[in-house]
This record gives sequence, structure tokens and C-alpha cells, in this order.
Amino acid sequence: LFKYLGPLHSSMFFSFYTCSLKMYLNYSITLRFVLLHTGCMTDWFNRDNSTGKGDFEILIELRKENPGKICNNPLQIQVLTTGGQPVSSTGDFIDTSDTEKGFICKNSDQKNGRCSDYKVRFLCPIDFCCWTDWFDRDNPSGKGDFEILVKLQNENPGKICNNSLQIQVLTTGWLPVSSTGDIIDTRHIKGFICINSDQKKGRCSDYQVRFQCPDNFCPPPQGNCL
Ligand SMILES: [Ca+2]
Ligand SMILES: [Ca+2]
Repeated sequence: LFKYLGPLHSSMFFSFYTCSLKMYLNYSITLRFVLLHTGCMTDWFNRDNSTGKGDFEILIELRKENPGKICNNPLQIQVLTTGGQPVSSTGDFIDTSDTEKGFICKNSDQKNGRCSDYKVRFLCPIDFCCWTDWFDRDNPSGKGDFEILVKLQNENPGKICNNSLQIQVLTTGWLPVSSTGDIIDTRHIKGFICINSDQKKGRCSDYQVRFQCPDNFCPPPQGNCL
């Protein structure tokens, strides 16, 4: 081939080949990265504590107790203590932590005889879930900003699932809640509430919310999927 191409064309061929190979490798790495990192996280689950034989956050039980909220084929499991610390910080010996069984920490495996309490969540494939549109039904001119799920559902029939996986909240200017310094009423988990009288400045920012729904709610490609 190179004899046929001659020295100049051989070097052009090599540079074309090397370039194509680089592009292919970059593409493969990028594709792999995208495939590994797209998808959506479930909510955090904490079904057990370590008062019995250990902390058993078993996938089959979590699915039974939270129907439709965990995909059949999770891509990753994430585990933290209920206080938000990584597993490595506790020094516990972990029996199981995978996407088939879930998470098991046995008290009998620990030097001090007791596991920490852990919570788990799962990365699900991209087709498992999608996000609704953003909703902003209220502003803080009255008692506060009340983005309550049941009211949003009544006002936007068919647009928000009944079994949302999680809620996302931003200001109407697209800033995170943490940036405003507002104290949020976390007792009300079915939606979002910020009460003006809870704030030092006497008034909440204006927030918008959206919800992550399981796949049976959001038919592709119309769904606003990640
Ligand atoms: Ca637990
Ligand atoms: Ca609002």
C-alpha cells in the first residue's frame, strides 16, 4: 500500500489514520462518559437503621415499599450516612453495596458491634424518568411563595405525575435556593413553601419548581427528558 501511495501520500495517509483514530477514541470516551453519566438519580431511601442485625437497605424491599420509584436496572448505587457523610468516613466493613442486592452493613462485622445508619439512592437509565415543565403558580406578595403540588396538579391537569421521584426548586431568575438565604419550610414535602414571616428580610424570593416523574408518565420523545 505504502509503495503504491509513495512517501508523501503515505505520510498523509498516516496522519489521516492517526487523526481518525484519535477522533474515534475521543468519540468512544465521550460516548462512554455520556452513557455512564446520563440518567437520573432516584430519591434517597432509608428503610432501616442498625438497631437489629445491621442496616439493610435491600433493593427488593425498597422497590416493594416505594413502587415505581426505582428502575429495574439501576446503573449505580450511591450510599451516604444519614448525616450525609461518605461510607469511607465511618470505617464500617460493608457486606454488600451493588445495583443487584442494594446495601447491607452487618453489625456482627464491625469491631464496635454496630453499623452507622446509611441511606441509598440509585442512578437509573435515561429512559426511566423525565422532568416536567417548570411551574410558578405563586409569588411572595401574600404570606409567601406556595408552590404546592396538589394545587399545581389541579391547575395543570395531566402535566405532573402523582408519584414524582423528586422536586427541583430554583428562583424564577434560575438561581439555587441556597443562593437566596431564605429559610424554607421543609415540613411540607408535597411541593415547596417559603413563608415570608420566616425570613429576616420579611419576604421570600419567588421560586419555580419542577418534578421528576417515572417513565410511564413521560412518553418519549414528547417528555422533557434529561
Ligand atoms: Ca439506613
Ligand atoms: Ca413562585
